[in-house]
Amino acid sequence: MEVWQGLSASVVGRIADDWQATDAAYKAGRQEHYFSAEFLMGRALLNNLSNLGLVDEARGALASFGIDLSQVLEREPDAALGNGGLGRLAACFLDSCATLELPVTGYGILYRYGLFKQLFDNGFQTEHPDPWMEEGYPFVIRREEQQRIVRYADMWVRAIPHDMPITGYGTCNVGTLRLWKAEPMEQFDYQAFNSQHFTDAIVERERTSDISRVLYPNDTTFEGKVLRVRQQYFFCSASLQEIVDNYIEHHGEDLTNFARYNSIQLNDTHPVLSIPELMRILLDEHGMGWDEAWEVVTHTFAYTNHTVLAEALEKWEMQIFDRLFPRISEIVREIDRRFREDMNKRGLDGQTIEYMAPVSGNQVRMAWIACYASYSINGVAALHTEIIKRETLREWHAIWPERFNNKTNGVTPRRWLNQCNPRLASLLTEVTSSDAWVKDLSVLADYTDSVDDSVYDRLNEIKHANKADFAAWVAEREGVEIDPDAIFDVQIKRLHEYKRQLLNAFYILDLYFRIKGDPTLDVPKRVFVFGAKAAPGYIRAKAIIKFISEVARLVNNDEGIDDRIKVVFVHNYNVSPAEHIIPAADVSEQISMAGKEASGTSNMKFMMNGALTLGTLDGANVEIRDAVGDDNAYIFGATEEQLTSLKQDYDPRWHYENVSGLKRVIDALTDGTLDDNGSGWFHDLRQSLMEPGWEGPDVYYVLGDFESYRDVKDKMAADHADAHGWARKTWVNITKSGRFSSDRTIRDYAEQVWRLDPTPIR
Ligand code: NBG
Repeated sequence: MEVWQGLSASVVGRIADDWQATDAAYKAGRQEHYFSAEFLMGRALLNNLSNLGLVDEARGALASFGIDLSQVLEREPDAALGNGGLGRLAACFLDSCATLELPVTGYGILYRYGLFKQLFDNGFQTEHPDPWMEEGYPFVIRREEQQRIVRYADMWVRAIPHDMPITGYGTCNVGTLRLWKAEPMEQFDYQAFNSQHFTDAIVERERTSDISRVLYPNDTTFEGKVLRVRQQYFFCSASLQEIVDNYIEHHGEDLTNFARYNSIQLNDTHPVLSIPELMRILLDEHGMGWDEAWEVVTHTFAYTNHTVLAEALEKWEMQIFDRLFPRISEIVREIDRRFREDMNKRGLDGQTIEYMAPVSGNQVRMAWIACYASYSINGVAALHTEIIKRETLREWHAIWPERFNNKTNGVTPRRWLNQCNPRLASLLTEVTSSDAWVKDLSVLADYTDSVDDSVYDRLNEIKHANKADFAAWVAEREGVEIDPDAIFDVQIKRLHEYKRQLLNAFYILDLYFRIKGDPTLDVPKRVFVFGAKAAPGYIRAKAIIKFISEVARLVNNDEGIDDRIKVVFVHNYNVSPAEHIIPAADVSEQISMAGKEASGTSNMKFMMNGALTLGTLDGANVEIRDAVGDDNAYIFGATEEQLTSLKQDYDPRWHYENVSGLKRVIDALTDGTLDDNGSGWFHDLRQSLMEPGWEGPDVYYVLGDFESYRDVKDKMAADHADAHGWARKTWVNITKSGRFSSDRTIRDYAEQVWRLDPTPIR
């Protein structure tokens, strides 16, 4: 730990001058500000060493003390300030912005506790706090002197910026992620301390610190309302104050041209309070009139939608706003009044206006405010953007079609290939005679068809070596032995019904029963890997975790199976476990019900590392399939279009009774084959699939897609036996992954939404 600390501190020291120079240059020109409640950064040291070209130097220096660099790197805690894809996307974006030398700054919250740490207790998930920086964290620098004050009706708090340097690959530019921490106005109230009010003083301090204490562990849905709203306002207000102050410092008191120099990307609805807050600042602190201020605001914000799940479109009770910030309430009501007036003039009917209004009854609708005030609205994959235009945000699209655009997600090839898969990285450098691919992944496409068999052999050797490394990691971390010669089939992502981990588990159980039924069955050896956290209050997701654990227990301990199937549930899935898992994967499970996964991003990481996609035509899977062709991806299941009619008279019971093996698997939930330890959870799972609920039975079409999934997955396993054919497919995937680099995504945002030019330093 001390070695990690020392090395990390020296890296930060090395970049200090460039960091300062970058900051000064960015502040003088047009800038983009990326507002996000989540940044899932993961580890920083290797990323920085690698960006700065210092890995060999660091390795050598430590070796001279008899210390192994990779062991030091494994000591670093993950900065898990995010839940899943949305937060990790923000982290990949910052990496690309720095590498492309774009003047972009990230703004968020310095949570004291990141996403909970997950352990298993008899197959049940338990949650534990993650005090990730308690032992000292050299990659954030406290900037006490740049603090702002955030004012709520019931308290004022200091927002202290803590900056993380964002290095880019092969550039001197160093961007910034600015994370705000809430602290009490007075360091300590000694008056109170010395009087009767000791506990009052403590309580007040704690109430303040609560604001940045913990990341809400909900992916797509939200709760804990008042504190959550307080958190959101906290980082929006502090960040906007700073951006406005910086504008005045460089461009003068007249804020009319604010949007010429600043644009703000809202990462989902969590930062939407920025819209009324910027109005407040312009109106109350800078004396602008409403129309003039609204003109500025509507040229400043751009909004990204990350999901079509209705529960994620945040709505807050007006009373929360009234209590926390009456002035913001007033402004939101005025936005609502003018919106209704505006829509009336456009001739919209009363019902549509009520549906679209920023305020309805006592609810404030954050997504609607975002759509009304933003100059750009985007989805995160082509299919997702079509769905939000057609359904989720249909009414807005009808009025402002020109605001809508697609920006298919991407992932950084630095972390997700160059750093996590050094063997494959060397091969790519060798084949292309250059490491230019690290900064421009699209160059690989020139090599799709121009390599000889020796490259395929090398690919197979590399995958095998990665699998052996991973097997050792799993043996130590999870206590399960797995065979690197088996097919490694992986599903890693948040646990959610729509992602259908249950479908995968049903396949495994069915395969188990098939082998039990015919022990001579010739099936290739398989390892099924899961990693997933369930939101602590999402009981059905927790039931699915317990179910997978019980399937693992059954299968792994059955000698009759002869180790032909192994199931591993990697606990506490996070960024750094992903870096161990992905390079070792053969099969990438992307099996959400079509239309539900906005994009997915692990699908892209797997592709880059030569795993083949087993997936539905959902999210970015569609574009992956288009990039590699039908022969190099395994697609199954109902399409989004087909589901509309299929779900009309869908009867899961028909599948239960008619699809071979399905009954046996569903019955295993409740016939004593698997034990939920009296929780009743497996019974509930069965009911959710078989009994009509308020949304109908089997909302996510698990039974409906089962047969098609099993067929394609069986075929895929059989195909793996042809080592050469398989390697050829993986090579196509790797070399066609250029359009899934976040560099491509960020270039598109910079050109089409942000209108931003690179600002190279020196
Ligand atoms: C998630 C989607 C993913 C998508 C990421 C990043 C939320 C609200 N949405 O499909 O579920 O890849 O965002 O865009 O977390």
